[in-house]
Amino acid sequence: MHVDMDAFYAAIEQLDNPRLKGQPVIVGGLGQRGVVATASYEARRFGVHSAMPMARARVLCRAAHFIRPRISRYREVSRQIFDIFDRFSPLVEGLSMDEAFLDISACLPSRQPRAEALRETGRGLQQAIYANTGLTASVGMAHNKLLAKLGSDYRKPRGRTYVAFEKVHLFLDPLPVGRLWGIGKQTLPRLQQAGILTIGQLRRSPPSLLETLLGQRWQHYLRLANGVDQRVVKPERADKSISRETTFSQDIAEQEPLLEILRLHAAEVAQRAGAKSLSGRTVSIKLRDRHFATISRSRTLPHAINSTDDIFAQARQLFQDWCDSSGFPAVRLIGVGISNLQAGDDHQPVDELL
Ligand code: DCP
Ligand code: MG
Repeated sequence: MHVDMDAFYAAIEQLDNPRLKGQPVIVGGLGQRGVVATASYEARRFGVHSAMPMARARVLCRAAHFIRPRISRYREVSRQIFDIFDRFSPLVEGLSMDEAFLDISACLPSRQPRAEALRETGRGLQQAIYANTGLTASVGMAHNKLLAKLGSDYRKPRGRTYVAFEKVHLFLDPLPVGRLWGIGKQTLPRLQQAGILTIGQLRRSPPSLLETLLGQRWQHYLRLANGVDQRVVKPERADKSISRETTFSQDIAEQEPLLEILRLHAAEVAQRAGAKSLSGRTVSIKLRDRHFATISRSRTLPHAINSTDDIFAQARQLFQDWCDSSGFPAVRLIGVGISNLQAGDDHQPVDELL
């Protein structure tokens, strides 16, 4: 099962301030160079979406309520929903503050047919989240991660989609080919030019064409297009690092919004680490420039850390060092992570963000 909260930050703002219910709400940096973190579904109707410059969002949806992120509040809610996930399965892999994979194969009531048991478990999880937090989530259920993740997105918000074995092609074939993991800004235009717009068209393309368009990894994409994905749900503790990154639809050539995103990502990494009582001695940042060159910078500390401020302070320093040495080319992707993980919090006070 893949669970993803609906319009997470914006939904929390609407929850905490009932006057905002049913209204367009846009959460993000409010400064000159601010970026949209998320928008309520009411605001999305105007074309507003995550990672869009706030200035553009203001033009598209003038009547919206614009709100600065309250990360510590979102972390509190995130802890609540992860506590609920833990009640449904011991195998929970958190992907971000509002999103996780749950391996529920061993947790289904055996007296029911499998499909029925899955649907009931999905509904039960949505109800538990709503009852405990007042927020809605979408869930996808299937026999692998790829299908579950696409499933949770299929009927957002408040969606619940179960992709049965025999429905895999029916489900995948009409979806845009860009929905497959790994098909990004580089490969998508090539596929589109060749007339491959949907997953079904990719699946039915001759291998020679796929090899030309996708290179060595063509068989990997063909497997995905057939709904084949062997990856298992990995509970966080087994992981070697906790990280979060964002790829932008346009290059960002200014440091301020990038630092803002770095801070949001540091907060999320801190939240996920804190929720699992993990801290890390190594902080890394990842950057990609417009030529798709990926750069990593990291530093290892004498003590493990897991607070937002500590992670952000290290990430900012790494970022500024990189800016100084590289002359700061425009950035396509930015991420932050901690590794060298160990059990235990660092007992630093957690400050309100932004
Ligand atoms: N977020 C962010 N910057 C981004 C993307 C997301 O700060 N570029 C934050 C705000 C979101 C939260 O992470 O509320 C969860 O991200 P999702 O992609 O799950 O988006 P939402 O939950 O807001 O909307 P939905 O999942 O309903 O599409
Ligand atoms: Mg979400």
